[in-house]
Amino acid sequence: MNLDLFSTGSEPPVELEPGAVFLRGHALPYVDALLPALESVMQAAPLRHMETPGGFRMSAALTNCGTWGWTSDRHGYRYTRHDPQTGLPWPAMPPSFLRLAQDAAGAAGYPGFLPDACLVNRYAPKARMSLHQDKNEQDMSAPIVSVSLGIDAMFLWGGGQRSDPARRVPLQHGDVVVWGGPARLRYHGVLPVAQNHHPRLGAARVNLTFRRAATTT
Ligand code: MD3
Ligand code: FE
Repeated sequence: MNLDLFSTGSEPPVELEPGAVFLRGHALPYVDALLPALESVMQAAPLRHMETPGGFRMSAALTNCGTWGWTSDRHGYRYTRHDPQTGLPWPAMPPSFLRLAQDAAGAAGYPGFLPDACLVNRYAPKARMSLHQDKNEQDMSAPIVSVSLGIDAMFLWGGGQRSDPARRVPLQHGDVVVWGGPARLRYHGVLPVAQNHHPRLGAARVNLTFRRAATTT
């Protein structure tokens, strides 16, 4: 009998609520391919702290890859084809990113996911993201795939209104969550990240959020 005590292989999907599926460690086999690709993306489109329409500086630094990139400034949130900081098109989505997103969506029951946007959020210790909905996308029928890398974080998963109570879901290096269908417009956020160190990423958490931003490209 092989107890496989140290397996990093697939764990069964866990449904958090209808439409939302937690895939523990699903990204681990991809990490060796993801990290150098992430370095290239960050070299072409450096991480930066954006400003919200309310005039606050976001504590997580961000960049994008794919056809569309999510940006924020004093005028609002939107998707653009070009990086406003460099004027260049956002870097292409690396093949390893796309494979992971499609593999995870399929494992969660969303076959045929074709993301055209990948938002990279980098959290240093103390960085956080307050409760919000993702509603800047044209195509709400597509799921969102979220990949956690680096140090742990506590994800806040709320309801259909900001005031609804939020569940806490601990997210670790390699975890993937897929949100679609009835869960697509749930309020969500990230508690301030605790000071910690990860052997591959140092004192940082990186989240890759894959989305279908446009109905057509
Ligand atoms: C649940 N980022 O960039 S992604 C964001 O960890 C964002 O950086 C978080 O929320 C992060 O907008 C979490 C996970 C996520 C994304 C979209 C969702 C969870 C979701 C939409 C509905 C419900
Ligand atoms: Fe979000």
